[in-house]
Order: sequence, then C-alpha cells, then structure tokens
Amino acid sequence: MALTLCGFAGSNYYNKVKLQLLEKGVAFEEELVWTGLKDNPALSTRSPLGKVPFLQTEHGVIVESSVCSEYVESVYPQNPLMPRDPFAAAKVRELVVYLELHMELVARELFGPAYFGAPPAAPEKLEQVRKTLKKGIAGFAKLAKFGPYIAGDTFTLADCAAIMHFPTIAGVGKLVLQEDVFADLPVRDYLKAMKERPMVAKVVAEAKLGNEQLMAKIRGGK
Ligand SMILES: N[C@@H](CCC(=O)N[C@@H](CS)C(=O)NCC(=O)O)C(=O)O
Repeated sequence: MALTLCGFAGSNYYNKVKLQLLEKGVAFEEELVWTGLKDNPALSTRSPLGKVPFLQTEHGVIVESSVCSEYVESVYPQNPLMPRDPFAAAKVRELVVYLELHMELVARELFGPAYFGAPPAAPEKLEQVRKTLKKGIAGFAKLAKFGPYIAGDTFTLADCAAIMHFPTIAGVGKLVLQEDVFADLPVRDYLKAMKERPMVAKVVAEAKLGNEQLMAKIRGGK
C-alpha cells in the first residue's frame, strides 16, 4: 500500500512533510483532507484532534507532523534528512522544536487577524505575542547556523520546517505586529536560496494554489 500524506497544501505543517518526502525521493500519494471535526466527525478515527497532516501507512495512521517525519526517516533511509550522529540529530530536533513550539505556535495566536479576516487583536494581546515571539526568535537565533542550511552545511528536517514556518511567522509580524520580526536574521536571503531547490519551488507553488483553495472554501462557508 502506498504511503499517503493527508491534509491540504495550504497547511505549512503538511508542506513540511511533503517537502521531506519529495527531497528524499519517497513515493507517496496525497489525499485532500480538510481540518475540523465539526463538519467531519468521522475524521477523529484517523486524526483524533481533527488536525492535519497525518500519514496513512500500510500499518495504520500516524498523526503529528514531526512524528510523521521521524517515521519517514526511519523507514526510508535514502537521502537522509537527519544526521546519523545522535548529537547532531538532537541539534536538528532542537531547531524544529524552536521553530514550531516557540515561534509558529506563538505567531498562530494572531493568525485570525493576519490571514483569516478576524477582528484586530487587543493591544495587550499584540504586545504579549510580540514579546513571546521575539523571545522565541532570539533563542532560535542562538541555535540556527544558516551555514547555509539551518543546522549547518547539510539540508535537514530543520530546513523543511524553517522553509514552511518562516513565511507565516514573518507574515504575522508584517501584517499584524507591523514589524520585521526576522530583522536580525538572514531569513529573506535564506528563503530565496532555498527556492532554487526544485522540490522547494514545487511545494511553494502548490502551497500558493492550496492557500487559494483554502480561502475560497472559507469564503464559501463550506
Ligand atoms: N502539532 C501539529 C499541528 C498541525 C496543525 O495545527 N495543523 C493545522 C493546519 S496548518 C490544523 O490542523 N488546524 C486545525 C485545528 O487545529 O483544528 C502537527 O505538527 O502536525
């Protein structure tokens, strides 16, 4: 049975795993699944919280993008995106956790006003997110190498995550906080260089279409 990545291309977590599969050259299929248990209670049998992405494998379903990525690395050793050395691998995992827990999840508190037409957030909320996000980014800056890749001289899972999380986080800074939250990091040049990679360019192009599809769905109230 083929490996199937389930979710939608407007999701950066989905695209992180998709980029990994493409960079590794692993054969997979995509199944369009929208989030939310309200409209689709049956989804809970595959994704208990109604979140995407999840991976349908020959053994069953795996939820949580980082767990999916770890599974893919262990089952498909070709073109590894995790170092074999345990310490180096831990350094890659650290970067992914900083990107997701201390940056993306913080920025997500303002995704409503930034991307989905929600009313502006209260000033106290803006300041709280600004402070926490900048603290997370300052911590990440101490770990990230940009050498030229996030973890050093090799493309890893930290790049799959960074390429997909940087733009949404930067968007919250620009659209809601009115601030370049990455002013002290070479994020713009990094993203430009990464888009030279054919698989990154493919995922980014499909993400654009996926976002348009998502916005049309939201506008249609479907
Ligand atoms: N920790 C999860 C986060 C996934 C996530 O939040 N996905 C979003 C789409 S980008 C989602 O499913 N949102 C719907 C919801 O939270 O109910 C992962 O890494 O897979």
